[in-house]
Amino acid sequence: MGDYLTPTELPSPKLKRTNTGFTPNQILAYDAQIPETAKSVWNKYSQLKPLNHSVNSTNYEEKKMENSAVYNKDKFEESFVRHVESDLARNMFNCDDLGAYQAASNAIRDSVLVDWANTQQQQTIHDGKRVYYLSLEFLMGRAMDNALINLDARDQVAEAIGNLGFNLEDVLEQEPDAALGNGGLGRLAACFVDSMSSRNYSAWGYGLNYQYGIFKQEIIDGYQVETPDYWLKYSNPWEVMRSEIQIPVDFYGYVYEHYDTNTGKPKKIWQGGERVIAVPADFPIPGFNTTNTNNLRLWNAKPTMEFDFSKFNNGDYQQSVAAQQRAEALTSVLYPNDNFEKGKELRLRQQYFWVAASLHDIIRRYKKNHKDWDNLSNQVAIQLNDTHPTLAIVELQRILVDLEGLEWNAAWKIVQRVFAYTNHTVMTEALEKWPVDLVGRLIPRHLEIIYEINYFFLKDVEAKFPGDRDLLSRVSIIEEGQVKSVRMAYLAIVGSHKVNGVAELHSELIKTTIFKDFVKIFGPERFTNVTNGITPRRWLRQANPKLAKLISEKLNDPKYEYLTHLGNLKKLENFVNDEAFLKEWDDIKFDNKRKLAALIKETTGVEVDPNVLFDIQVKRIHEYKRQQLNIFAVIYRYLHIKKLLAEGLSVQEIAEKHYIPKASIFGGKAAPGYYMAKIIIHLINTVGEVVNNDPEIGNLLKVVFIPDYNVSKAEIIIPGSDLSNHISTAGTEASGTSNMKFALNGGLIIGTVDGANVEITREIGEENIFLFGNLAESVDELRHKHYYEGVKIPESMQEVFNAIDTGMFGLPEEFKSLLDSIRYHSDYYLATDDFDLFLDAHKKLEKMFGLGSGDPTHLREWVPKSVLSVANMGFFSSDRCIDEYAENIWDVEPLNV
Ligand code: F58
Repeated sequence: MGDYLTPTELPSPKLKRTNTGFTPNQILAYDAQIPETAKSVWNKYSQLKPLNHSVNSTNYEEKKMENSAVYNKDKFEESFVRHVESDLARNMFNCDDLGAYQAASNAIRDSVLVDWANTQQQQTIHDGKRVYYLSLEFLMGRAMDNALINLDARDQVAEAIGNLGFNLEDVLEQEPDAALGNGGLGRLAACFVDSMSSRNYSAWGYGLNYQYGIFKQEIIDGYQVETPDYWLKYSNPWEVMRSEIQIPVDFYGYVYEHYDTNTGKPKKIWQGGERVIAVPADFPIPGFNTTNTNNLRLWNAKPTMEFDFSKFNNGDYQQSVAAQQRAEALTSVLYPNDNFEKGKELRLRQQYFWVAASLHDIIRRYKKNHKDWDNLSNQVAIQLNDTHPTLAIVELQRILVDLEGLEWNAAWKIVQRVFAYTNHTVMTEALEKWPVDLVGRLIPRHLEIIYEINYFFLKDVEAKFPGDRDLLSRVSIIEEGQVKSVRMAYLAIVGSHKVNGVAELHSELIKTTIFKDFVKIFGPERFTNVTNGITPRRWLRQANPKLAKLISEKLNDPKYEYLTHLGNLKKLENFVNDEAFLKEWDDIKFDNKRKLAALIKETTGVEVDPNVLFDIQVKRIHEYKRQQLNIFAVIYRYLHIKKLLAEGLSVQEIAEKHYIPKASIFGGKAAPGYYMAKIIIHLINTVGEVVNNDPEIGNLLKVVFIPDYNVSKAEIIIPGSDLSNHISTAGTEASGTSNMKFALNGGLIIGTVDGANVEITREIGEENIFLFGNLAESVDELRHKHYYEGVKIPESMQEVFNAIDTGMFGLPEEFKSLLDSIRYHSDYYLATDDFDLFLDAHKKLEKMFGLGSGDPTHLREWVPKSVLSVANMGFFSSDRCIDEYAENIWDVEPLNV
């Protein structure tokens, strides 16, 4: 424990208790002031750790174990019934599964909140450096099961819930997904908060509490239809609304100069025109195997209570109310684009609102105990999850210069030391740019500051590279195009001390392409790599309990410590020749495939046989991720199976000699405005319609599209895969994280040499992954060739196109623009170059799969690869990532509370 002030150093005046958090001094001062009698009553009932060091901490642990509902079956039952009766105003006769979920969550939450309060108090007393992870997306999924696992309380709670007449699995199903993210970037943030708690860092996440998460996807007549995800239909037991904290955030207005008599210098004053209040909802994030419980703070926008009386007096009551309602719209919806930026004003308003509220909160916390601004970066590290929070850089500079009166240069040095920026894409259409006009109208003072940052930056560049005018215009934060815009990534680089990519290949690519000039200017030291990871708690223990248990037995690790020491998986290699073990391993996979088959039946009506190869591609639908390549290969397979059938071969013969039985399983959402992605979804569905209803084909081929892919469905789909596709055009997928999830669950990968596939291959060995396709270094040349020499469609692909063009899968016009983008519009994503290589890779891997479970080839060739993959996935734990960020970027150490 850290050192803190002794009572003699405490401030003496009588303090009034407030609700906005304490400094270490204040906590101890209050403690000294509370009368002994009152203190003893509090201490008798409080579950929080006593402040006084002399109190025996083992007593505290014992008391906690005794009192905590999650560790004591009787207490849990008592707490559950109390929550049903007192919170829900229901009882034994009318408590359904939903009520049981709410009561159980509240009972579990009671325990989590104790750890949470203790953690926050200990972190405050320690007064060390905190990490703040700013992400516009947190794709959390469900909280209850995760809490049970992290608290190591699942079995006890399952039993208690059983005693009350419910089934834990059914109760867990009641929880809606917290789907406050689009895809990889949002889920990464969720894995990171889990790891920051589990690795005992003092860290907060900051984001927005959208009322509508990512839309729900329905498939109607083969087309994607979006419906709103109003996930807060019932109250959310996992959020603690902090209505007492109200932070004003201003927009619009104007800037004027004022002569400051104190300093004798002019000072800029921003007079905002519209005010919105930020109110936080807090989500406790329990760590695994530790009491460390960090906070995820998501802001809600609320109207101010200051009514505009001028309007009121003018009889414009309706308009005043409308203006107030406008405030709440701010945090209402998550923008549903993945790897694409659309410059909407509301989006920029969301960004500034979130950034301003978060910085206000961070600075308030800092100022409670510190005066010296130079020390800020010793107390605060802020990580920018992509460029969405880049305005935080400008806001901090504004706070330091305009509000705290620091000199520009001194302030700027502090800012740079505080911030670091993670880039998640090299694709230009996803790089944020905001029109200068819009920024100037919305946050006029910030635009001035951006110009000033740019001025000093370009001055330095000019000094370093005199006369290089091209360089100046290339790196300018302001783009002088048709629409003058702010280049957010450049602002983020200039205002940060570190910039990182998310896999080695990606981190190299950003240095040689989009940020090349900045490497020249700031030197390579500013750029680094932190390869992504995933939390094994959710993606192994929670999603695949049987496999997790088998591993714990084999590693002789009954407490599942390998989940925080994922390198221990390596010991599984010792069993790779143990036939009984391989059989057990494969049986678990089969069981998971049965579960997945049930999900498929329930959501699509299609029956798939769990004996066939489950070949899966689930992720956002995007041309660069190339679901089109996959579905073309499926069509090719179908055409060839049909040919063989026409030649008189039986299904059995085809299965044994040509095409093993398989189910091609797809899932993923298309951004509502992404036309091409929607065509791809439609094609997959029409192909499924034809293939699945073909009476001749039997088990040889099934094609399904699972609607509404989300975290909870991923938890069923991923453990049930034999093979998964990560087949982006080389150089386009920054990392990918589902590749890691599949491999950790014993599924093999077919993939291009892209993103984290490269490092997965290095870790698990190239004989255990099926790589194919052109390399990133050839991409430019191939594109150039397509452009100048035309696209050469391979024969195999031509067969597929002919089938589509003749209407085999519905009206050809519906798919025309997809095919044309390849044959006439230069095939930007290189489908033609990789198609035959993809088919070949399939041929090779299918030989090893054999005829699935029970087949000797399968057990001999496929299953050992599955075991070896898992055994070597230790590197991809998000715990490792967080340790790397902590050491190389944030300069923080774990704090054992
Ligand atoms: C993803 N980016 C990358 N962006 O595509 C993926 O390779 C990587 O593994 C993952 O980040 C985590 O690093 C991504 O998901 C978005 O969804 C943004 C959402 C907001 C608009 C811009 C794209």
